[in-house]
Amino acid sequence: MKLNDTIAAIATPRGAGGIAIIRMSGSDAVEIAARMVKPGGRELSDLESHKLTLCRVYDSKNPDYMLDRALVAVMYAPKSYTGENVVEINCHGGFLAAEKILGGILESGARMAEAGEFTRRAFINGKTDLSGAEAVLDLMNASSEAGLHNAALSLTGELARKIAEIRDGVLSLAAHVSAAADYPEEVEQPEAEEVEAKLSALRAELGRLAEGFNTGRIMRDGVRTAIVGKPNVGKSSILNALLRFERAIVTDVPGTTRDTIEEVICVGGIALRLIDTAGIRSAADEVERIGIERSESNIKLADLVLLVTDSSEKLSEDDMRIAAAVRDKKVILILNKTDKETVTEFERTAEELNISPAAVVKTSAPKGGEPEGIDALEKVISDMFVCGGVKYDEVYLTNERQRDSVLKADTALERAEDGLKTGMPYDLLFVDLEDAMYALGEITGETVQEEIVDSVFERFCVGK
Ligand SMILES: Nc1nc2c(ncn2[C@@H]2O[C@H](COP(=O)(O)OP(=O)(O)OP(=O)(O)O)[C@@H](O)[C@H]2O)c(=O)[nH]1
Ligand SMILES: [Mg+2]
Repeated sequence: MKLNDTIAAIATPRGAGGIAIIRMSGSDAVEIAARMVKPGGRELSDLESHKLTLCRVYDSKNPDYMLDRALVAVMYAPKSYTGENVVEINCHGGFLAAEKILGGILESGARMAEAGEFTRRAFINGKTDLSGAEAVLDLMNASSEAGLHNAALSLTGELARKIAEIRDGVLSLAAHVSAAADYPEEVEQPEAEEVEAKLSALRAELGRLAEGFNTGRIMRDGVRTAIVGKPNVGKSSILNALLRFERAIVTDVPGTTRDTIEEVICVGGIALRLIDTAGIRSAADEVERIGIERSESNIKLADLVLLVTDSSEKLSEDDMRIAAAVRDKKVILILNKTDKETVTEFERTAEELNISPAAVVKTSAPKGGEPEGIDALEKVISDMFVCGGVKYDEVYLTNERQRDSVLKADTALERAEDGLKTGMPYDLLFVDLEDAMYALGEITGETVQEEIVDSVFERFCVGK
């Protein structure tokens, strides 16, 4: 990828819309755009930086043929998104105007931007760190308020600041031990307890960050919530009640749901990715069996399982088998059909199923009737994932790449701790501290390898 030419792309989604934005970046952006874009009585290069001006946009080959009237901004380096000269043309929405203008710009000497290239240039030119660039992607894909908020915090460099703070701590320790090793006569030798205390404080910070990863991931991706149980217990009815519309087919025929159904709802600022699954039972036809296999793999992938039982029936072998399959998961046991005469003892159901659910909730969701217990179910879920975890003033790691680097840094500090205990000399301790700094630098992109940078930006869309 060349990184010093001028690139262009449409930054808005294709299709009908109020406006479309064509974005250009590079040293020749203004000159290239000037061939087509004319502010009344002036040249594009005469425009003040960072101000919108109404311009006429002409065909690149036929200067008398007007394509659109557009609001155009020139943003000169280094104060722009990419840190280069940027031109943004806000033309009318829809497919044709933006495509024609982009086509002309490409014919006039710009190159079509690759996926994520604008943000990659911003990273290279020091306008954002790597975690900030990843936050751009998280922000665009955010499906809940909490995810949006966390991405916005990272975007402003909050995560980078946190990492820099820890890295500075490691650096000052490294400087001290390295000076002590190099100049044993001149430099006062650090006390082992003092080094140990510093290492343990740094490890505690890293531990907190790593622990927050799960919360961060849930903020970003939502909670994968599988609704499971044997056929006919009311799984689809509960899905519909949570969604507040009749999404899934509900009948009194066991085995109604064949394929999994996924829908998203927001509970307490967090997205719940609800997955209604086929009822699991041993006797089933070919199609149902495939559905059941999908149910089973959804249990494995779930962050949360809503295990539904029918409280108007005795627990069966199928109930027991499903309970065994969800035993290691975070489970909410739902005793459904409480509007009917109940035969199971509420307090004892979990025990009989031999599971320890995080909560037990009674619901009823009869066809045509008013559902009950659904609000309570939502409250239990939001307490579990929101009140119990998410703090809105804290920034969370959201992806495996960042988490792995934090763990790598922690392992290096652990090695240093162990070394200290066995009386390892300070110059060897320095090597471990250096490893920790390198791992932390990977998060912000200071010490990162090219392939990792590539893998971050290839997930972007063109125009970002
Ligand atoms: N009385 C009563 N009937 C319910 C309740 N919940 C579900 N039903 C009824 O039970 C039957 C089965 O409901 P579904 O929601 O289709 O059950 P399911 O667990 O999705 O079943 P499968 O898709 O076959 O696995 C339907 O006739 C529902 O109307 C409830 O709380 N009370
Ligand atoms: Mg169903």
